[in-house]
Amino acid sequence: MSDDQPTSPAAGAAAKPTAVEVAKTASNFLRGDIARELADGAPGFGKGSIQLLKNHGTYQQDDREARKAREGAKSAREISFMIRTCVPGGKLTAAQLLAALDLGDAVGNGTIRLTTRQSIQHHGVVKGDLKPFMQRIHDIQMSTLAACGDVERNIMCCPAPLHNNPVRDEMQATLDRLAQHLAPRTRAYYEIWLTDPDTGEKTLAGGTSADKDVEPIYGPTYLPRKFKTAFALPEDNCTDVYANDLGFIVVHENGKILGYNVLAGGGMGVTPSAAKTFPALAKRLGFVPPEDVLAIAEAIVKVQRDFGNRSDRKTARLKYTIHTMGLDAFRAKVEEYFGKPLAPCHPADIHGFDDHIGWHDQGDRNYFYGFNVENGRVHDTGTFRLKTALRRILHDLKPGVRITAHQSLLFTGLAVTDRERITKILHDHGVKTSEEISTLRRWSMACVALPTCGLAVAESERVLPGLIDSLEPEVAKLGLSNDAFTVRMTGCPNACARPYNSDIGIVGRTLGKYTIFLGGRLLGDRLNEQYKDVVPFENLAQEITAVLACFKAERKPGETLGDFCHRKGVDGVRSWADQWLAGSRGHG
Ligand code: SRM
Ligand code: SF4
Repeated sequence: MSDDQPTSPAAGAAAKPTAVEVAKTASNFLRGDIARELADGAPGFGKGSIQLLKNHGTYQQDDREARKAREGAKSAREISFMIRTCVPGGKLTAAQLLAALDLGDAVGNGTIRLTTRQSIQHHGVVKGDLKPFMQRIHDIQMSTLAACGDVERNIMCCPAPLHNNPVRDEMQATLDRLAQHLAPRTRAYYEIWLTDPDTGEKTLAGGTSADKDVEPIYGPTYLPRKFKTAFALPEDNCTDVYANDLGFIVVHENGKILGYNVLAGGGMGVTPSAAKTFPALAKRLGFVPPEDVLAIAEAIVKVQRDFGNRSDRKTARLKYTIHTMGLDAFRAKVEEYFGKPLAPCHPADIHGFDDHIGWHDQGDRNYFYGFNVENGRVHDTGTFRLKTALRRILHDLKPGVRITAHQSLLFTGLAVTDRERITKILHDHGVKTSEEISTLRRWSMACVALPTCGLAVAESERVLPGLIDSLEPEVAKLGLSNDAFTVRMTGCPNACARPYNSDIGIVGRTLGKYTIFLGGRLLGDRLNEQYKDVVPFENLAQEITAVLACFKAERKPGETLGDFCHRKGVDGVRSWADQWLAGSRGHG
C-alpha cells in the first residue's frame, strides 16, 4: 500500500470533470469559500460551498411546503440546514443522545431523525447556528465530518451487544478501527467550525496550521461519489450488507473470527430516466484474514478513487466502476493495490436477519431492549410524547445506546428490573412498547422525503404510518399477523430506505403516485422486481392486500412473502391479484 499523496485521478482524466469535481479540486481540502460565506450575513451559501458543505455533514435545504406561503417575499425559500452526525456502528452514550435531543430543541425543528445508516439527522438549523451546532457536537466527542459527501460515510455494523459471543465485540472493534482509518484527515473541518469564538484559537487535529494537509487515502479530490461500508454476520444481516459499496461478512467458527468475505459494488439509487443507472447488490470479491481488513478496504477505496467516473455523477458509484471494468479486471486492480492476491470467498453467506427488537440477555448479566422508533423520527406530537419519554429513559436509567440500521434504538446494559420502568415511562407518555406494535409496522421503514428532502417527488415518512394503519386489519383478516416481511417506502427512486431488496418496495414516482416492487426479502440478498407502476397512494392498501391474499392462497408451508413472489413471478402475482381485486370490487 502506498502512502503517497495521490495527485490526480487516473480515470476520467480525459473527460470533462463535473462541476462538483471542479469545486472539490479548487477547494484546498474542502475549505473553499465556506469560512468566508459563513460570516457574510446571507441566509445561505453559494453553489460551490453547498457542494463542499456536504463533506462537512450538512445540506442546505428549505421547507418545501413553506415556499407557497412565502410567495411575494424577498426570497421564495426560507433556507435552513440538515445536519447529519456520524455514529459509527450506531454506538453512542445516553449523554450524547440527550445532547442531540437538546440540539434539536435549541436550534433544530424540535425533532431528531435516526437514519437507515445508524446515524442522526437534525433538520431546520439556520446558518447562524451551524457553527455552535458543530462545536456542541465536537464537545460531546462526535463529528459531522464525512457524514455526507464524496467520502466513506458512516460505517454500519450490527449494534447488538451480545457479549456471550466474542465475535460481535471483535467485529465492532474492527469497525471502529476502519472508521478511523478511512476518516478524512483534512483540518478544514476544525478550522472552519471549531475556532474558539472568544479567542479565535483553532482546535486543530493532526498538527499545527503550518503543516500541509495530507489525505493519504483520498488525495485532494476525494472520491468520485459517496462510498458506503457495512459489516454483517452470516446469521444476522441487520445492516443490509449487500446494499453497500463495500461489505464485510464475518466468517467465524467456535467464537473465533477466521476472516471476512469481502463484497463490493452494492448500491440502490437509480434515475429512472437514465437507463445507464441501476440498483445492484454487492458482488462477492474474495476472503481476507482479520488483520487485512483495513488494507483491503483502503485498496478498494483507492481503486474507486482512481477509476471511478468523475465526469458523470449518475454513474460514479463503485457499482458502475465494476460494471465498466468487469468484475475480474476490478478484482485484479484491487489485488494490485492490495499488494497480493485475494483468496476466494469462504462459502459462508447471509442466512439470517435480526432487528434486535424486544428484550434480550446480553450474556454479561445485563439486558438490552430493542425499541422500535417508527421511521426513526423522535418527536412529541399531541399525546404521543416519544421525545420526552426518551429523555426520561436516558436521564433516569443512563443506558448505553445503539442506533440500528432500521432507524430504531437499543437501550443497553439494563437490569432485569428496568423492564417495568421502561414500559411505564413509555406508557405514561402515550408510546407503545415494541411488543405492542404489529409485526408489519416493526418491519416497515420510510425515508425522510417531504418536506425537507430536495429530491423527494412524493411523500414517504409522513404517509407510511397511515398506510400501515390501513393494512393492519387486512393482514390480520388474512391470518398473516405473525409473518415478518419488509415494507420499505421512499419518496423517490434514490432509495434511501433500501426498497429494492425488500419484500414490498414502494417508491415515489410523482406526487401521490408510487411504483410497487415485489420479490426481494428480509435477508436483503435479492433485488425485487417492478410489480405495478404509477399507483395512486389511495390504492396502495388494496393493491398490497391483493398481493397478500395471493400469498395466503398459494404459499408453500413456511414460505416467506418475498420468496413466494419470487417463485410465482410478478406477472403471476399480478394476474391473480387483479382477478381477486375485480372479484372483491364486484362483491363490494
Ligand atoms: Fe440518502 C440523497 C436521506 C440513506 C441513497 N439521502 C439523500 C439526501 C441527502 C437528499 C439530497 O441529496 O438532497 C436525503 C436527505 C433528506 C432529508 O431531508 O433529510 C437523504 N439517505 C437519507 C436518510 C436520512 C434516509 C432515512 O430516512 O434514514 C439516510 C441517511 C443515512 C446516513 O445516516 O448516512 C439515507 N441514501 C440512504 C441509503 C441507504 C443506505 O445507505 O443504506 C441509500 C441507498 C444506498 C445507496 O447509497 O445506493 C441512499 N441518498 C441516496 C441517493 C442515491 C445515490 C445513488 O447512488 O444514486 C441520494 C441522491 C444522491 O446521492 O445524488 C441520496
Ligand atoms: Fe429524499 Fe429520495 Fe432519499 Fe427519500 S429516497 S430521502 S425522497 S432522496
